[in-house]
Amino acid sequence: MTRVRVVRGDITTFEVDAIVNAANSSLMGGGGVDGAIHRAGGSSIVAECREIVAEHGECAPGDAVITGAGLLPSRFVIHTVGPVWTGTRPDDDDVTLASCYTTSLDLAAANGVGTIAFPNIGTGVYRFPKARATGVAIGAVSEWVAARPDAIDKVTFVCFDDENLRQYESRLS
Ligand code: AR6
Repeated sequence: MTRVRVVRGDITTFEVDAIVNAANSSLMGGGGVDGAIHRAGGSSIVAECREIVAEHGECAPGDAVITGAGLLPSRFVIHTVGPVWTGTRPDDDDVTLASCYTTSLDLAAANGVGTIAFPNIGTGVYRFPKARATGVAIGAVSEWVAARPDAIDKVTFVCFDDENLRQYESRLS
C-alpha cells in the first residue's frame, strides 16, 4: 500500500527519490517552485531540459518529463506543466491538472522511484483555485495508487503556504 501524507516545507530540501516541479512549457525555469528548484539544483537541470526540448519539443500542459536532480538531495526532478487557470474552462483544467499528477506518477514508476514529493501544481502563478486543486490532486493520486498499490512506497504533498496546508490537512485526515 502506498502511504500518502502532507507536510509543510520547501520541496528542494526533500530527500526523496523524485521531486516534481511545477514548470512551464519551455522547461527553461521561471518563478515560484520552478525557480527554487533550478536555483538549488544548479545548471545541469536546465541543460537536460534543453536537450529534451530540442529532441521532443516543448512540454504540453498535463504532460511531464524527467531529468536528474543536479545538486538537490533527490535523484530525479519530474517537470510537469499545469493549466493556466482562467475560469472559462474549469472542467478541462481539472482534467489537465489531474494529468500532471498521474503522468508524473507514471514516469516515476517507470524510473523505479519509490518516494515522490509533489508541490501544489498550478496554485501559484497559474492561479488554479487552491481548494479545487487540492481535490483534483488528492483524487488523481488516490485513484492512481489504488490501481497500482505496489508501484510507489510514499507520496508526499509538500505545501508551502497556509491555505494549501489547511486544505490538504482537512481532506487527508
Ligand atoms: N517548495 C514547495 N512549494 C513551493 C515552493 C517551494 N520551494 N515555492 C513555491 N511553492 P508556482 P504554478 C508553491 O507559481 O502555479 C513558474 O514561473 C506555491 O506556494 O510555483 O504551477 C513556472 O515557470 C504554490 O502553491 O507554480 C511557470 O511559469 C505552488 O508552489 C509557473 O510559475 C505552485 O506555484 C507555474 O505556475
